[in-house]
Amino acid sequence: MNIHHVTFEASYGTSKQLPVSDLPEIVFAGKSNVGKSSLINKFFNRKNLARVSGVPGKTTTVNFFRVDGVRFADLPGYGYARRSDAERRRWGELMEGYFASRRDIRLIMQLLDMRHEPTADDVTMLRFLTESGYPFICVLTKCDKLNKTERLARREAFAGNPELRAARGVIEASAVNGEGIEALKAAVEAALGEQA
Ligand SMILES: Nc1nc2c(ncn2[C@@H]2O[C@H](COP(=O)(O)OP(=O)(O)OP(=O)(O)O)[C@@H](O)[C@H]2O)c(=O)[nH]1
Ligand SMILES: [Mg+2]
Repeated sequence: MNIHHVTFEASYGTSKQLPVSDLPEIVFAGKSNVGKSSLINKFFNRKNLARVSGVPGKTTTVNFFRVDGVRFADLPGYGYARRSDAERRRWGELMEGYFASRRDIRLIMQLLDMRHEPTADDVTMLRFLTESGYPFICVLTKCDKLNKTERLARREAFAGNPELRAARGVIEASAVNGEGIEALKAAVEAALGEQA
């Protein structure tokens, strides 16, 4: 997989539009504003591949990116309180439809803000991933915002959190300074190398 070959593929706002997925898929999931789109840009070393915003709720559709026969999915974030009921329903329908459709999901990057304890929505997501048996790793984002002492404390808190026990790994990452990106690439390559 050559990351320079990445192209935007398509956006989907409702699950009915989602095409049957025939390609191996790598998924970025997590609450709104945790840094999914930013991390995708850093991963591919592109500034504006995925749209980023300081305002939570930026990504409202499932966005696919294609690179050498692999599909990357940027999911709309959960847990954004100021969404309307109609928007929330659409989000729920879209996510349910996404995970219920036949897909070749090889790895889910479950992003968690390293500065904070997982939210109730994060825990719901972690349990969903654990119970459904999807291979996932936890990516602790925005690690650049922590000093050494804070970082050590947060690392220990995550290490002791039983909700993360099914994760294949925990990677501290920053979309600002690129920390963790090489580890993410290695995790993706390893997941793609396994038999489906
Ligand atoms: N310091 C720092 N800021 C970050 C990092 N990653 C993202 N941000 C900032 O966090 C905000 C949200 O980033 P996005 O990438 O849009 O977050 P998202 O998870 O895609 O959010 P939704 O699309 O709403 O689900 C932006 O202001 C980013 O610049 C990081 O690693 N470090
Ligand atoms: Mg986004």
